Amino acid sequence: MTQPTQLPAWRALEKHRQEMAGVHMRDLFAADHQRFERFSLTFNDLLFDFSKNRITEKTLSLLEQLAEECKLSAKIEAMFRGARINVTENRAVLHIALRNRSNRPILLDGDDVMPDVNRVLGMMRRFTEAVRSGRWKGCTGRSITDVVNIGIGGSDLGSRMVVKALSPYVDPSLRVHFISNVDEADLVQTLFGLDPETTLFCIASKTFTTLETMANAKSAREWLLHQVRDPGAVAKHFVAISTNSEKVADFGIDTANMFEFWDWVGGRYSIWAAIGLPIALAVGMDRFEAMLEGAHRIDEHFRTAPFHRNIPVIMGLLGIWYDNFFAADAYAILPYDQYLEHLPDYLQQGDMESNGKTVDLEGHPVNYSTGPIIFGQPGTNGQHAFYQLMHQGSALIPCDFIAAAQSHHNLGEHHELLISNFIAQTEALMLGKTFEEAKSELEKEGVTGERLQELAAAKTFRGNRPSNSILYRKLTPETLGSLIALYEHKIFVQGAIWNINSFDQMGVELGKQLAKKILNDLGGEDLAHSHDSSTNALINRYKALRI
Ligand code: G6Q
Repeated sequence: MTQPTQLPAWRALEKHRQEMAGVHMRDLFAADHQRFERFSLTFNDLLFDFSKNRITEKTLSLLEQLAEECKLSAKIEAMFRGARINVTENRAVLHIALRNRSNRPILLDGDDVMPDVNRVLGMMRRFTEAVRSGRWKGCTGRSITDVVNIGIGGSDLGSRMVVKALSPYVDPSLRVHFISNVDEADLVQTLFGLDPETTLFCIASKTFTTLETMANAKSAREWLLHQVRDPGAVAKHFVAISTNSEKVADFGIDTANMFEFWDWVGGRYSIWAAIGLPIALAVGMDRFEAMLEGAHRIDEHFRTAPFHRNIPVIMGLLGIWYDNFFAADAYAILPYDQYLEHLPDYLQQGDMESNGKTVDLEGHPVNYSTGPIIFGQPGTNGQHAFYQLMHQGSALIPCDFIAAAQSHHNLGEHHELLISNFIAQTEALMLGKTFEEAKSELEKEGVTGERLQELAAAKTFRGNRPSNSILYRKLTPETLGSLIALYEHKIFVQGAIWNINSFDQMGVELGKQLAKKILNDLGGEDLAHSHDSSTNALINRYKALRI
């Protein structure tokens, strides 16, 4: 494919960027009272307001033209049809099949994948109901009170994020914990106080070879066996979620207790598969399926809505506008919802692991920016920390504000306070404060002379800082499913425009290989000398200090 930067729409966007250089959003709003109506979309009860962006109708139409020139529709269709769009790994990308609640056949090499998807969903239902009802017994006949998921990256972040997000729906008699870090502190702290007789471990690993997960799983098995002293206990206290039945059996887990998924599910897209088992254990299978339903509705929207009414397409294109035409290389995710505490981390992986690539689909180096740095944390905490840079710093950081109109609780004014901050921040970022406004406020306080000039300059906010607002009725399982799917497809859109493979992760694979090599070097008495001088010195210094 032609490099996107060579396409007519890209060139036109470069020119248009110049036209937009002096345009301030406050003037765009003042000149057009219909701006919100023009630049907002709704999907069921979810509002996507993108009017506070540095765009005009022309910007959008050029971005849509870019999507067309990059053959976005054909690329979307190829994913849904089961084409092997993950070219480096020669795999299809079918997380959309996992939540295909319509059950229409999705063919992979001529075979419908839906019977397998439904079979595993049925197995998850039977198992989660047995555990949640207390019918599933540990090795001494007691019911399960604690579930510990052991996994990392895509086998951890999603279920961790969703279990937290759906806390109001969690059955308090079954606590769900997560261990991911190979740092023993993670395991020791999590298992402290748990009773092995009532603890169930879910070992979540697509490959079942990941160093961190395997080390944690082995230590968890030792912890169990040390206390119950019955090797048969593993069958009652360990289940596996994996694509690798051989390795699962080698570890000693009965493959009857293995929840399967497939190589066409990428790790960071796997919460919809059995990797979501801890979610289903925490909130029940009906709610897990409601989350699938919410995602499926967005899949249908993404697949069928015209670009100008397609929320993930617009989200993706706006990201391209800032990343490639304003050199905005960071992007903030700001949920005004404590239950979405882990959403920024989750989307950080989803986005940065998918689009952090510098070769295109044909293996050529790219000469344009791909993928911003994603960061964020729940509002209002961030307002008292990094928002300063977003308001007055030299970097342009577009952001998404996310909130529910209804809280799960009803504690006085808290929710109104939260939402007033959510709305106020988007307004302040957009409007800013002019020097004149700052000066007049200071004059009213009696400040004069040079001090007035200095202070007014410091209190000036240029504004014109873009944000999207996503507002929905309540954070239900269904809404959460929709929200996550919106971001997955946004990432897809950007990968499609940048002509990169959003579905491999060679950087992760490299880390996995390198750690194994260094682990060998840490083992013996000999000094390391096969690396660069810094790496050798770190290894040798560690060996000297550990005694
Ligand atoms: C996700 C990545 C990566 C992966 C972890 C765990 O897309 O591939 O985060 O999920 O490295 O891998 P396993 O599930 O194989 O243990």
